[in-house]
Amino acid sequence: MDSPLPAEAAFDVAAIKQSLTDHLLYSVGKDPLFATSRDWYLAAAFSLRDRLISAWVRTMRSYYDNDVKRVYYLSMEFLVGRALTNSMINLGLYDAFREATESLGYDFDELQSWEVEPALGNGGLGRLAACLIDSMATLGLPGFGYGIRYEFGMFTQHVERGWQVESPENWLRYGNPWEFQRPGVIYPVRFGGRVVRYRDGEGRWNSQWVDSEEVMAMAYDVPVPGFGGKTVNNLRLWAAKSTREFNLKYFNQGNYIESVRDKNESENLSKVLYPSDSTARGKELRFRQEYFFVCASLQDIIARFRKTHSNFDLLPDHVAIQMNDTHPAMAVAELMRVLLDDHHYDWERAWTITVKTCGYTNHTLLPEALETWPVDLFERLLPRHLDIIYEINQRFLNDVRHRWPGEMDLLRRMSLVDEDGTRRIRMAHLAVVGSHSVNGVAEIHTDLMKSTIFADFDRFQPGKISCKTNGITPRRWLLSANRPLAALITEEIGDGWVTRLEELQALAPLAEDAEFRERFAQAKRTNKQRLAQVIEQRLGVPVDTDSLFDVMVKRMHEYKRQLLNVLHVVTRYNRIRANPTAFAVPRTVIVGGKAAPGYFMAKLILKLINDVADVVNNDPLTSSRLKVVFVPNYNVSTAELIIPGANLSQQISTAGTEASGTGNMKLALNGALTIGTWDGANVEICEEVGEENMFLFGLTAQEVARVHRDGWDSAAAIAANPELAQVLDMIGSGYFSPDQPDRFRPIVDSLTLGGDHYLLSADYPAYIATQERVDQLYVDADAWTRKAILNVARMGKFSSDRTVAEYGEEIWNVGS
Ligand code: 26W
Repeated sequence: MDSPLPAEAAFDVAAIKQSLTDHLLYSVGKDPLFATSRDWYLAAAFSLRDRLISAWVRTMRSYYDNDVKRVYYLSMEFLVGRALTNSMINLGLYDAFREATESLGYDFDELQSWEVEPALGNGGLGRLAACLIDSMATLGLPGFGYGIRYEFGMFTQHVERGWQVESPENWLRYGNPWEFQRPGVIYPVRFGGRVVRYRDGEGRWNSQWVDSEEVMAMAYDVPVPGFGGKTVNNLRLWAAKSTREFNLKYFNQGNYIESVRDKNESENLSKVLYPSDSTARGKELRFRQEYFFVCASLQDIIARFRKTHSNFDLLPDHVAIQMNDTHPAMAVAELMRVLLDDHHYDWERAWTITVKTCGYTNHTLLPEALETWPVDLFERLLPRHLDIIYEINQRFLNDVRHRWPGEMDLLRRMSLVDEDGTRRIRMAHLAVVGSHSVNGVAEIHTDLMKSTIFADFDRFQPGKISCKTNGITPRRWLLSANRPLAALITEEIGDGWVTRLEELQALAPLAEDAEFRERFAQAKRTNKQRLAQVIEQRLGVPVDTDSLFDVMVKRMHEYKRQLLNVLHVVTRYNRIRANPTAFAVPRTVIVGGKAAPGYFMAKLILKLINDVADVVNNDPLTSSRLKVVFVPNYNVSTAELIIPGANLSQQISTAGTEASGTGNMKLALNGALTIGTWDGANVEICEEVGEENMFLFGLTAQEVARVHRDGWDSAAAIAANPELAQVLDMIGSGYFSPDQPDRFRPIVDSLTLGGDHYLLSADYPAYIATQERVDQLYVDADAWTRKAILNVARMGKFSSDRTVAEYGEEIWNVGS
């Protein structure tokens, strides 16, 4: 290709100023006299975008010229957060833009706050996808994200009278300056119909999928700049469009209104993100969404491959497809279908290509979150894929039978089809069988995968399952979110840590330097003040910035045990009231997180937090020493505000339930100490920072498994602990809900009568004792800060750059 590359837009302040005023006029269409700060935000976004584009085009062209192997990260969710600040930082334009906007008389921080964050994800899984694509771009890896452009992402959470109320977030209302619509990149996606078998010219049997209905997938591209600005990768999101046939049909039939309604219905496909991160049982639209984005992405991937190659046997040398959980697992069957039906490969060759190309990452062991789809849904919507899955299963079970003859129960367990009750396809089994690599997201999680849900598969194909411990991008989670600490670190050890996070270890000796400790503590104070201001503004609750900021931010889930946190709060409240003149370390307990709209218990626990807050914050005996605040609408932007201000990070899931957690990494990297269980990445954080610098407590995963096997008498455990019994009695009898005394009965019942599945009553004593140790340490400010510094210094492992490098070497076979 010899067409010229675009000229670089200038990076100096004067040019940026010019660009801002030009874009305000020519792109936003506003007279500066009447421009609002949102208009200026848009002008800034366009000006920055100009400065991304040439690197973007260069990156894509160099991939093409060098015919590099590409990595495709398929994910139903990308929780990327705001782009403006991040792009400025990654392009090295932050200071220049600040100067340019401020010299035009605009408050830079206010301007940034106008960006609506694209909330195209639920929680950990979606945010991980965002961190990984940031790191791929930073490492210069040819990584492309593929996902869905939901018109409505994650709902906005309001709290009304203590209850969660959801409202849809129309994030595209004011336009999205970060996306490029590609009306020419559009693929048909088929549903329904039937399969016909026919003999081809050489007498071989073939299958074709016919009489299906169609919806179109149209591409939207979002640039993903790496740090340093050299590589700008691409995130391609699909939106559903009705087909042209639809439009013709309605013109011809004269039934205009009806048909336009049909058109709307087909476009509903990409309308909304399912706001649950644990179940999507039987939701047909969700099933359609999964196939929709898999099918479009594969067509795109194959079209790109075929520009330079014709032999599909080479596909695995040029393409790696990584499936983010089982949501894109249909990719296995779809790639098989394309190779078999469209390109007439025989089964063995098609299968070899498919398995070599695909990789699968598991993110959860919770049984209710393991996807299965009813066979009849497949029959109705994807009949050909069902055929293919049956054949995959038959061949796979034959291999198993051959290896271990006569083990009927083993076959039943490993089958891709769950035959108990209504028959269902086990998507995780499809993903495992159809991939050359299966990975967990932390060591303990990977071990549990091997010993529980995938034990049979691990025995059948040892070595296929590996661990790629999660990581977070230091650019967003330290450099951008915590400028005071980032500046201090850079002043001491230079800025190499931004791309080589291990360099933070050079901070360790400074833990013994009193002056450094004071400056470190000062950075924390600055962040706490900023957070306190926001809490006061948004909630009207004044908080003491000298108090210990105790933070638990994550999705509301029983297994994560926000309820255990509440039990501690109420215990603390009771202790202060019982002994009002005794000294108590002042605490501000900060909680944030969304509950799935249909998750009754999670919503009730959220309400309990707010009802407890009401009582505690207004009790003159306690309010100076204990505050509880629930920060509504926890999302990436509020995370960026809360995390830098935390002293204590709560990571208290029942051991064996949290696959990894990544909030734990963000908080520790920002100098919070962790109180946590032996779960997920907490275990590895402990290996790095040292047990003496954390507060780990409670049953281990092994102990939890044993307790579950032998049975747990929660009633006895509660009876044996008068403080816990008192707390539960207060919650259950209406102390915090005088307007409806039995409101929280279901919560108490789940612990007393319901068996206490997540073992709160088992971990309560250790948790409370550990919280006492937290208080003791906080009183010794110097000792606390020493440990906080060591936490930061030893977090190098948890950069998503390391995570991506491991995927690159061990799964994708691409190097940087
Ligand atoms: C079918 C509905 C559904 C949607 C999302 C089921 C399950 C999910 C995700 C797998 C849930 C999720 O976000 N898992 C989290 O993934 C993070 C990134 O690896 C981990 O850090 C968290 O521990 C894990 O809960």
